[in-house]
Amino acid sequence: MTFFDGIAPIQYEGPESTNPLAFRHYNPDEVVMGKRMEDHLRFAVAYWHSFAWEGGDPFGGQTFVRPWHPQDRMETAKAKADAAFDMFDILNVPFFCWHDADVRPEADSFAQSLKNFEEIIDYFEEKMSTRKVKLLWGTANMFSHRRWMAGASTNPDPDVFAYAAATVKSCMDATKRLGGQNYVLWGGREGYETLLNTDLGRELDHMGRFLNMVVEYKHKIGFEGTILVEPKPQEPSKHQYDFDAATCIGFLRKYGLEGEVKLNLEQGHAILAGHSFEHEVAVAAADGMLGSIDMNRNDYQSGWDTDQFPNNVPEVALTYYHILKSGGFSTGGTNFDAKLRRQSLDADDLIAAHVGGMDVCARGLKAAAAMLEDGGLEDALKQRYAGWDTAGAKAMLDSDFDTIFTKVLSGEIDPQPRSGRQEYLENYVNRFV
Ligand code: XLS
Ligand code: NI
Ligand code: NI
Repeated sequence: MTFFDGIAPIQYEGPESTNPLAFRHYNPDEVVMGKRMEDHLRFAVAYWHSFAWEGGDPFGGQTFVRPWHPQDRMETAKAKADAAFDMFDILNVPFFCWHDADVRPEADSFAQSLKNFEEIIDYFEEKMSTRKVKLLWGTANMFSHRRWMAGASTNPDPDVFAYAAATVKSCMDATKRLGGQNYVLWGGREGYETLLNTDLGRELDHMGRFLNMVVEYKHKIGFEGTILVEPKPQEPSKHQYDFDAATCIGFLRKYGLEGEVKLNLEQGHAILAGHSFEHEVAVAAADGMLGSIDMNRNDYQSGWDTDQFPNNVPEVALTYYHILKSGGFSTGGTNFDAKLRRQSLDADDLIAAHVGGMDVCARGLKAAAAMLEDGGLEDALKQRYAGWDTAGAKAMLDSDFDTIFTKVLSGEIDPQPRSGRQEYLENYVNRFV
């Protein structure tokens, strides 16, 4: 008897199907803009939300009862891996992602925790050898254990910086061993609660040096994946250093990492930063730093990182529009950094959540591709900026304030406002979503 007993592999049955455990839109082999849907979307399951999280919230603890509980021993870590790989098979997902802490029990010493971790990585390796599922990315959990309460690389205590370095080294080694396509660093507690006890400039320098060490180590071991940082404005820290895409890009440039590190953007984090997801994606793409996405949905009222499964097709469509427009994913993908609601207790709830999320993304992708192929939005942009294609406008950029001033003063230049046609464009998008 296994956790997902009785749940057959999910099949594509088309939009008319009423089977709640079938794909109605996600059809891995269907070709969209010259590429299989599976290769566009590159779905990943997040080990932490689906298998490590036990249903707690700030007011109450565990609601889920799983055969791999309690998670503090090796046999249950393996039982958890068995269930996880069963689910990868059922969903036919090409990728998964983990933190070290999701997959192995923490022990009393670093050395023993590492031994546990390596044993699980062996176990994964064996399971992966007979399956198609690959590792999209690995990462280190440097925010849950009390040692990280004041940050990892930004900790006032250099011993914690050292522990973080050793932890990331071990996670990069494991990621490389499993053929991971990226390595992610989300800031966790890299931020602060109060400036009264925080030397902000020094902490940023330490974080910059740490990330440079990550890149140096990547080259040393010949890891071919992409290093990604994941912006988030707050939670768990009151102020996080990697607030949003723009802040991270500034940080990467300051520490000379712009050619080495890209961004992993998350819908919920965009919302917390007061942005839309497509804004974050477009900002990263504009700088050539779009790496991967964490797909989820934040509650718009709660102001908290609720990590729900996506279910808003128009929102998702606009995000994929910008992804496709920038050329699509290379090493990146769509990781469901999303969790069930804590009342969703059953094995099939976990499957339904992913099936729904995958279908929403597939609809979004198809709508995005249709809009790109139709070209309506691109034409509108072209028209709106057409003035900049004229010789006069180009020459202006090579001139100076005095030259421009003379033309404006003489009346040769006299701006005539034109409609931005936002409602027309919104109506246009609604034809596709
Ligand atoms: C938390 C983050 C986390 C990262 C991986 O909010 O989204 O899940 O994706 O550490
Ligand atoms: Ni998140
Ligand atoms: Ni995330």
